[in-house]
Amino acid sequence: MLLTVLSCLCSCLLLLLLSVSGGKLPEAEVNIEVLHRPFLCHRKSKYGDILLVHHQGYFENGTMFHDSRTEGDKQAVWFTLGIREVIKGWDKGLQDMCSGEKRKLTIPPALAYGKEGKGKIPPESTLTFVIEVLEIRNGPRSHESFQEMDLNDDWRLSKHEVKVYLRKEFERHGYAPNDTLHENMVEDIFAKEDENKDGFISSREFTYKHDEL
Ligand SMILES: *[C@@H]1O[C@H](CO)[C@@H](O)[C@H](O)[C@H]1NC(C)=O
Ligand SMILES: *[C@@H]1O[C@H](CO)[C@@H](O)[C@H](O)[C@H]1NC(C)=O
Ligand SMILES: [Ca+2]
Ligand SMILES: [Ca+2]
Repeated sequence: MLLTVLSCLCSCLLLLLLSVSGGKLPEAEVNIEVLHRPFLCHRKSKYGDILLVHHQGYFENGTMFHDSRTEGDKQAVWFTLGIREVIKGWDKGLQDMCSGEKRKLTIPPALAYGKEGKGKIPPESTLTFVIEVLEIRNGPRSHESFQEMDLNDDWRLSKHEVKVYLRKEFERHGYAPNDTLHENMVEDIFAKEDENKDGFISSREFTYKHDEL
């Protein structure tokens, strides 16, 4: 969870930089084909959820460039939906999915690796992914997470409450708590998240949706 919070903070920062530098282009679209949808669907993926997925990636000519089941550590990967932890095409194309659902996404370069490309992805590549969602969990930005952090139930997070939360998360992941480090992290978090600078993170500031999706 802590790592997710941190990577979210990084993504938020990146998002700021992007929105400063980028002009508005015509919206590129992801083509979504549902390959399998389970009969039972208790909840659907939404912004801020954490998803566990297996995926295969293909170039336009059909050559596979990645398969999470056979490459690397062969593990399915967790990521937070909607915060640019992954390419935009995933953030857009993996909403409203059930656990067990499989989709084929065809993603134009603007929503993938763009003009530059990345690693073995050449510039201006349209990519196709076959993605299976294995599990969906509440993300760090969920209502449930907020309530867990808001110790005195006043619908806002104080620096103390955020610090207590960081300490707990550290302990849960087997790290020794470190007051200096936590205080620095709290300052960082408030600098980015306490938009109206009143010294508290309100539930609105906490669950704020980045509206470019
Ligand atoms: C398919 O496209 C990729 C990326 O452009 C390239 O690296 C690969 O060699 C191509 N494969 C074939 C069979 O043309
Ligand atoms: C605690 O964190 C601070 C700041 O990151 C670091 O300089 C210090 O070495 C850490 N102390 C311990 C005991 O790990
Ligand atoms: Ca509170
Ligand atoms: Ca505030």
